[in-house]
Parts: sequence; C-alpha cells; structure tokens
Amino acid sequence: MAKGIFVLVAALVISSVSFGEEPEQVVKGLSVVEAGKMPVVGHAIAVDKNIKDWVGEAPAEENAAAVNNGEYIWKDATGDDTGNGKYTYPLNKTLKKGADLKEFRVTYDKDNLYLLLKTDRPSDWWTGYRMIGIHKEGATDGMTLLAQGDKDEYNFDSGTFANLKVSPDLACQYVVVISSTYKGRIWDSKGKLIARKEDQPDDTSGFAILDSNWNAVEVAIPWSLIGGEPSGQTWKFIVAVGQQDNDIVRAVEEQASEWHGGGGAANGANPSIYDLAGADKATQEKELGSYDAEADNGDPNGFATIDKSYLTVNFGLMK
Ligand SMILES: [Ca+2]
Ligand SMILES: [Ca+2]
Ligand SMILES: [Ca+2]
Repeated sequence: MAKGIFVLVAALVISSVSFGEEPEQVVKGLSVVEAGKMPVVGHAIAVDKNIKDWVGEAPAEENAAAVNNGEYIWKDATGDDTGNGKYTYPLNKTLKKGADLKEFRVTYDKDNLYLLLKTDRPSDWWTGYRMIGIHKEGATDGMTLLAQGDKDEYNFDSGTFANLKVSPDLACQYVVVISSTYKGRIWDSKGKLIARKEDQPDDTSGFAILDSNWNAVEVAIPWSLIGGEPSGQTWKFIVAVGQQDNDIVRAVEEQASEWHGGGGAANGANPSIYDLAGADKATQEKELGSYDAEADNGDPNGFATIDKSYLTVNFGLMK
C-alpha cells in the first residue's frame, strides 16, 4: 500500500512538472556594449496612455540591457536615484520621489522613433523631468552642453538648466526633454529649439507624448524632425532624470528644503539630475559628482560631465 501511494505521488509530481504552467521567459541581461551590437528590428507603437504595446521582455538583472521582440530595453537599478551619492528629495510630501529611472526602451517604424521611460511614481502628479541626449555615431557636429538655456529667460523653450554636459565623444545632435505628463521640447546640435509639444495649436506635428499612470511615458518623434530614419546606424542615448519645476528641471541645492532636494554644492554648480541610464551606481555617482564645486554659478566649465553613462542602440536595416 505504501509503495502504491509513493508511485501515485511520484506520478502526480512528474505530471505537474510536465504539464504545469510554462516558466516565465527569462531574458538574460546584456552589457551596453553587447546589446549595442544587436540590431533592433523595431515595431509600431500607439502613443495612447497604454503601454501594453511595448511587448519586449525586460532583462532579469538590474543595470542590464536586452534586445527583445523588436525593442531595445535598459532595466535601470531601483533606488539609485541619489545623484552624486548624496542627493535627497525635497521635504514637501508631493515631491519625495519620482526621479528613479526604472526602464528606458527604444523602438521604431518607418515614420517615428518611439521611446518609453518608466520611473517610480511620485506622490502627486509631479512626474519627473526626463532628458534624452542623442549622439549619432560618426556625426561630427553636436553640443556637449545639454541645451543649458539662457539664464535671462529661464523658461522651457530656452533650455534645461540641468547643469549637465557630455564628453566630446558623446556630443549630441539632439536633446529631447519630457516634462509633466504631456509636454516636451527638442533642441538641435546648436541648441536651437526645433520642436515643442504643449497641447497648443502651434505644437510640432507628430511629436507625441502621453503619460500612463504617472510612472511611464510614451513618446513618438517623427524621423523628419531628427535628421531622417537611421537605417543601419548606431546611436547613443544619454538618459537623465530629475524633478520638474515649471517645466524646467527642479534645482538640487546644498540643503534640502520644502521645494528643493539637497546634497549639492553651495554655489549650485551641481547637476539637478538624480539618475542616469547605462552604468552602475558607482559610475553614475562619480559622473554626477564630477562638477567643480568652486566654479562660478552657471559657468559650464564647472558642470558635471557624462562620459560612461549612455546606451548604444543599433538600428537594423529598414526595409
Ligand atoms: Ca501604447
Ligand atoms: Ca534607477
Ligand atoms: Ca541608474
């Protein structure tokens, strides 16, 4: 009898293994270099507040990349939203989080580049200030200062005011910024504003931005706005996340206060960016901490420089 029960139990175990649910697909995380060699096939996305059309599986590991189901996917670490390692959030409860990058995805079709940015969800509708620098490999023009803006104007059309620059190897042909749940700007290699989205009659046609649940945003950028389709090209993306303040970046100061985070420099030369894509926490902290605390306020020579925190996307040959 005991033997009979054993056989029965063994048979049940075997059948549950054989006919149980399929294990979830586990996608192995790749380094930025490895993923940058894999052509992304691309597929269409509807910018419609629903992110279910992003069908790629994210890698299992944090701070790792994957190319899956026609998408480039970077899975950023959770909890690395500490800027130079010391940044804290403002004290007001509506601004206590919201600048922790979780995922950055890229895909495309013949008309548009599509981006998805996932972050942690803020306590209120103050979604983050998300900057995406685009460097096309082989391009000779570009700006190393990421559309800083004119201090006399201090508005979203003028620039980012993020106190951030990139190394000459990463000089950007375009800088895209997403602010709030639906607004955006694109500047070109000379820092000239070339596209705006504000739900106004003069919005740039085709530049689409829609938020989903305050923790993900879909973006469509027509190829015609950013130099044409990238068939066979390799682009680098510099992705930086901060908080927003009247649609420019919210300054991180030396001491946290109700409306400003702390952990920066006395003179305000530090970048107002909490998180980057493309590198581990130590590298990110070093890069966001590479400002000159003695430089004059607003002097780009003192700004932090991004050199290693980027993603490499290999666009396949378009048919
Ligand atoms: Ca969608
Ligand atoms: Ca993060
Ligand atoms: Ca990060």
